[in-house]
Amino acid sequence: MKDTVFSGVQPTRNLHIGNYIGALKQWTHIQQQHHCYFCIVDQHAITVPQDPAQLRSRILTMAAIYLAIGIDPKKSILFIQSEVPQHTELGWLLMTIAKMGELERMTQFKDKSRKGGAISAGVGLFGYPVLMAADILLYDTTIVPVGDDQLQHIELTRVLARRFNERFGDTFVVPQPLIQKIGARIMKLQKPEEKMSKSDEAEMNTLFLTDEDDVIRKKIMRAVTDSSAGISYDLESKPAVSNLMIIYHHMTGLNMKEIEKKFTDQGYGDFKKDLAEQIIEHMSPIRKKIKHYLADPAELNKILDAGRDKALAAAEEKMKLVRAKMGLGR
Ligand code: ATP
Ligand code: LTN
Repeated sequence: MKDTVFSGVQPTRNLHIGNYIGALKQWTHIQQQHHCYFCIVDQHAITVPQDPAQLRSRILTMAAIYLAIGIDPKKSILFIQSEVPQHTELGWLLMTIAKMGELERMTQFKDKSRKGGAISAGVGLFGYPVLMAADILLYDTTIVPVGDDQLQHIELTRVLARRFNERFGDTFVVPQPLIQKIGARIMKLQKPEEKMSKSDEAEMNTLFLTDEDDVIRKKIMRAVTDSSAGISYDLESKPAVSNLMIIYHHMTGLNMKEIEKKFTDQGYGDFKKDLAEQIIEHMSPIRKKIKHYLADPAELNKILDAGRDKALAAAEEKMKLVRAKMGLGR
């Protein structure tokens, strides 16, 4: 049976190799067999301050990235969240059944509000996971492919779906997360104990999809390694090199044993040199395609228009049912 898949990325800053490996790379495989929605979640992006002109330009760049990594608009529905207002409508309705305590426990909220100071954290940042639940539940999604930092949000989505169904009768499908076995959490190049993140201030921690070849070489060659020598995979005792090996695995398809074998008796320098070249080989065609799509905004707009229309139709059908179940309107 075909699954319905929904996933999204916020158009905040550039995408990095963690987003690519943890989330987007899976999408291109899934779309071959399933019914997929890939969304640019711009309303999630505004839960932290955004420059409006920059946000608009990042939305289009994100659409170009989705296409460049291989999302096929003939197979998948690619659209912008704010162009389907049913997302915020359902977000509000779910807000009335979500509990303060549930949202207070979300680690992403705790991290992000800590960074900006708890007092300045917006209510939107607090309610963010409820909007995410709405994104997912609107389309009867069965599978949500994401990196492991999103697991807690998907668990909340499942709780809200069940609670709604119990209170108002069967309405929502309870979705499952889909997490990669290797690569669900790519770590910072300079601090392998922390998750690679778009909002990191330190450039050398993060490998962006748009980084040019020489920048890739520089960042990889300067990536920290572990105190013990040798290329072997052990997340506990060798977190730095294991993180680089995970990236190597995703660039080449070689498994950990094969990578260890290839680099027996070689040092970190040799391994990193080769890793940089593998990343360049994998990423430079994607970079070229991003530029290609951005050079033709008419084509990009056509794809986004078609995606919006399909998403709108599905979302409105679901909302008619939801409004009726809750007794809203006439
Ligand atoms: P921010 O720093 O702005 O929170 P982010 O880097 O965490 O951004 P998101 O837009 O929140 O990126 O995430 C997009 C997708 O990428 C999500 O599915 C998320 O789980 C995944 N993801 C984010 N960071 C990583 C990472 N370091 N490793 C693997 N997957 C990741
Ligand atoms: N919170 C997610 C982005 C996101 C999402 C979604 C992912 C918003 N809505 C629905 C999957 C399904 C993040 O990556 N920060």
